[in-house]
Amino acid sequence: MTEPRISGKWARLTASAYRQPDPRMLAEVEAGLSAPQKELPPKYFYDPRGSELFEEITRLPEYYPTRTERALLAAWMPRLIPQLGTRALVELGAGNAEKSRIIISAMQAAGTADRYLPIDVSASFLNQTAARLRREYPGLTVEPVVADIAEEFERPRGLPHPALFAFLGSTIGNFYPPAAIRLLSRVRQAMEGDDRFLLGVDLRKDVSRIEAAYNDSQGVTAEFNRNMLLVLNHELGANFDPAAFEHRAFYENATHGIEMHLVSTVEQEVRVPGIGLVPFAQGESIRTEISCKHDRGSVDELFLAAGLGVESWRADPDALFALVVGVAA
Ligand code: SAH
Ligand code: AVI
Repeated sequence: MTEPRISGKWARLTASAYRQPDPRMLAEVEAGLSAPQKELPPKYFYDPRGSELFEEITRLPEYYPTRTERALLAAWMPRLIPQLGTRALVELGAGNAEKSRIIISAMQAAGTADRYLPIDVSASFLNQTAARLRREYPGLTVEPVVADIAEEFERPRGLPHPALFAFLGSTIGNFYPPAAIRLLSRVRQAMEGDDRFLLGVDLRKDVSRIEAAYNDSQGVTAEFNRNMLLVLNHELGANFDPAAFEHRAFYENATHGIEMHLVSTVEQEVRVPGIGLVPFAQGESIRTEISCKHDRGSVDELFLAAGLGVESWRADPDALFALVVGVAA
């Protein structure tokens, strides 16, 4: 059978008719869409388009975390990395590795830039990132790993000592606390000797500042949010109409975090092959992401539960964002 030639957005909506859905994705989506509060895992934002949209978000005037973390890294890494003697960087949820370059350049300046292992679910984006880094740092061995960091994490074989395990961008905030603790515990298990853990966390602050970062005036975050429906259409052959869902993001005081939702603007049924018809009342939402904000106490608690201790903590002068160095407790 010849496949019809369809291009642009429609190709993304219909191409799924020709591929087998991933059984794990199907099971997660089925469980999430049959819960009383519908919910989908935020990892499904990140197809190639979702990864590009996140890159755009990082450049928005309202989205302060990326530029604040970058400034913290630029001020601290050139001193910290030679002190630690870091030979390998293992990065969870690396994305475009834009800020990772600050760490790698500090390793290079110290003459210890041996290996970089970026881990991410967004396969093609990760491979592009790796190819770019190989060109930029010819002496560095770059070994991208496509994996779900919530599911598995082991010390990569033959990793030189000391290694730095980094989890930047406050992506830890996208995991519910029990899942965040499981993830940090696995990192702790993978650490040996003088290894360190570097975590970036978005801090608790004025709610209006946080809400503005997730409700940008250009609508990029809204498009990023709706992109998850296109991922479901593409991967599972679902027939979500993204235009029938509204972006909503608000701060939840009880959990100290943003919740992002897609709200159905009409009563509708969506067909998801392998699951069936999913009903939506008008105004009913799918929670697509939480983004928990932290303070010193909440990071101490997470670390303690994961067998880690805070060795050092640096926040910017406005206390927007913090970098935390962890050691095995
Ligand atoms: N670290 C980068 C990117 C943050 S965006 C920065 O600070 O700018 C979050 C990244 O984590 C994306 O690249 C996304 O693809 C990846 N990601 C999200 N959930 C993941 C999961 N469960 N497993 C692996 N990677 C994940
Ligand atoms: C990747 N993660 C830390 C981002 C965040 O801020 O929680 C994802 C994001 N969602 C909306 N804007 C950005």
